[in-house]
This record gives sequence, C-alpha cells and structure tokens, in this order.
Amino acid sequence: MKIESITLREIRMRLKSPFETSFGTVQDRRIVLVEVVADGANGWGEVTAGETPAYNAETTDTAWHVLTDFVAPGLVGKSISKASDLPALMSQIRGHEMAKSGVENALWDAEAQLSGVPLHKHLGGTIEEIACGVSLGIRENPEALVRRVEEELHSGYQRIKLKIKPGKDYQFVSMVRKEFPQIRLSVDANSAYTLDDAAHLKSLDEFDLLMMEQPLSWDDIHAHSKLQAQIKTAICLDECIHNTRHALTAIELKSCRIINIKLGRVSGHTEARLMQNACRAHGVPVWCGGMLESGIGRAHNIAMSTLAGFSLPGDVSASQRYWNEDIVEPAIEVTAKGTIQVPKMPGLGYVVKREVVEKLTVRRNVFANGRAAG
Ligand code: OSB
Ligand code: MG
Repeated sequence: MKIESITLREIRMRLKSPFETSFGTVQDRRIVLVEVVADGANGWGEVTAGETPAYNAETTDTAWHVLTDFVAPGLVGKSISKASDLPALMSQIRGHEMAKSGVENALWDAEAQLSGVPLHKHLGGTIEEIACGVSLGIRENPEALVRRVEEELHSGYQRIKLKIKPGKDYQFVSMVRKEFPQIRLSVDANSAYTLDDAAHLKSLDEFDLLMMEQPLSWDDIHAHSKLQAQIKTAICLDECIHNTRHALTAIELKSCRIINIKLGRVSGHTEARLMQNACRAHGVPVWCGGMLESGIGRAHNIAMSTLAGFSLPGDVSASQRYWNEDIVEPAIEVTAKGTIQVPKMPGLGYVVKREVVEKLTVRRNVFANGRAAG
C-alpha cells in the first residue's frame, strides 16, 4: 500500500450532556480525525486523546503536534506491505499512543476496503453482534444516578459502570445495588484513590461488583497488586496498560483479573489484537473501553470487540447517547437486548458524512508528497 496522503482535521463536537469523572468534567470535545489515502482507498481513524492531560499524558494538542511534526511527514509517500507494519515504522516516537493509533487505524480501514472485507473480519473477528454496556458519569446524588441506571437498563444495556470518586462512592453504589440486585454492575475510579484507601475500597466488596476499574495511580501496576491481594472484587486495569508487556506484567504481579483495552491507549489495532490474544492465553477477560468517541472511533471499537478475547460487554454504546448528530451513517444503534450488529460492508462499515465533518472542522493539515500542504 502506498500512503498517498494524510489529512488531519480537528473537529469540535458538543456532548448532549456533561460527563463527569474523578478527574474532571467534559462537554465540548476537540477531536482529531485522520484520513489516509492509500492505493486510492480512503481510510479513517480517530485520535481519542482528551482535551486535558487528566486521563493520560496526551491531549488533542499534543496529538496534533506529534502527528504534524513527526508521524505524518515520516509516512507520506512510503509504501508499506500491511497496516500491521505501522508500529515498527513509528517505533522511534516514544509514547503518544493515541496520536499514532489515529493513523494506524485509518490504514487498517483502508486495507480492509482494498481487500473487500469488513474491518472486523480483516482483524480476525468472528462474531456478528457485540455486547454493550454503558459508563455513567458522576451525579449530584444517588437518586439521580438510580434514575439514569433505570433508563439505561430499559434501553437494554447489559452492564452498568458507575464512575466513582472519594465522597461519591459507597452510598451511590449501595443505592444502585439495592434497587437492582441482579444487574452486572462495575465501578471506575480513574486513579482517584491510594493504597491508604484499601479498607474503604474493600467495603465495596459487599456489592458483588463485576470489577473495580483503575482505583489507584495511572502509572502504578505494583500498587494495584497490593490492593488486589486485599479485596475480593476483581480489579480491572485501564490507565496503566499501554502495551502487551504491561498487560503481561500486571497479570504476573496479580495486579488485576480483567483488562480494559482502548485502541488509542494501546496505540492501535495491531497492539490491541496482540494484547487480547495474550490475555486470552492467560485466562484474563478483556473488554473494549470508550473515550467518548465520535462515530469513527466507535466504529473501530465495534470491529475490535469482535475478537475472541473480548468476552465482557464493552463501553461501546449508541451514538445518540452522546451526540445530537454523529459524523457517520447510519448512526450507531443498540438493539433492545443491548447489542450492536457488526456492519457487513468493507472497511469500517459506516459512511463518514463529509459535509458534517467539514462543518465541524476548525483546523486542517494535509500531507501529500511528504509536504504539508496547509
Ligand atoms: O476511564 O473509561 C474511562 C471517558 C473518558 C475518559 C476515560 C474513561 C471514559 C469513560 C467513558 O468511561 C466511556 C464512553 O462512554 O465512551
Ligand atoms: Mg476507565
């Protein structure tokens, strides 16, 4: 495949409602989209970095910088034999996984189109329907949270994840559990606690949670191993895991019993596929995390979720939970039993609405023949 051009766009999209986590609240998304033309096929990828470096170190602006100054100039005009060669070609760029993922995933889309197969098949996925859960932001009070949970269950979602932080944890989880004794329920702390909170976190054991996601520091696999030894609830790592080595370290140290895989955080489809395979070999279930993506990132998440290791419902939910108007069509929909039907068209399987993307674009950078064309 010859990489003929790479176009970066930053689009602005407003979430229907603010999303609160332990590290902050977001409503106005600044999303970098990557469009790659390779052998005449247009592939799309999304950079899942947040607006601030609060979830991980990357931001919309660091991704723009790394893509503009390093990734795109190094790739345009090159011929590659397959999309999975990309990580090696970008290995001189340390970190910046989300930036790199945007380009790599766009090439996977182009490659699947050129092969005439849906992306999920191209990746080696087998199932035609994926299981969906939702991630619910922190609410003002437990009653408001219970009402949200009820609505999401009514829509069919198979697993409910509650964002928690110190002061907004035990009572919130307790009330939801009391109202819904049978549901698959989990919590996500986004690194809001320390090992000093071990006894408090242990008190959540009584709620029979499916998992507790990333309770401790974003970069501390070792501390999670100490916590896991003290609590019954399975720990799931998110922020800590950037590659398969990290996953294997966490498994060996017994830092977690479940792993959340996010395409951006692990630098793209190539590494995600390796990671889910390694986890499966160790009997560790994985699931697809979400980063409040537009339809493009969401479509990539759907394709990845069809791989055999993804045995738990992911944070992959309907476009309409996030956006008044998504940038792909058809909009991503969830069935009454809480599943998404995997599209059968070649590539991503959803059509990018170019006029809408153009309308939302606030800056662009086109690379062709190795030069930035502005
Ligand atoms: O930790 O999974 C997370 C959103 C932004 C940053 C981190 C996380 C999340 C979510 C939302 O939980 C998942 C989604 O609905 O896209
Ligand atoms: Mg998380």
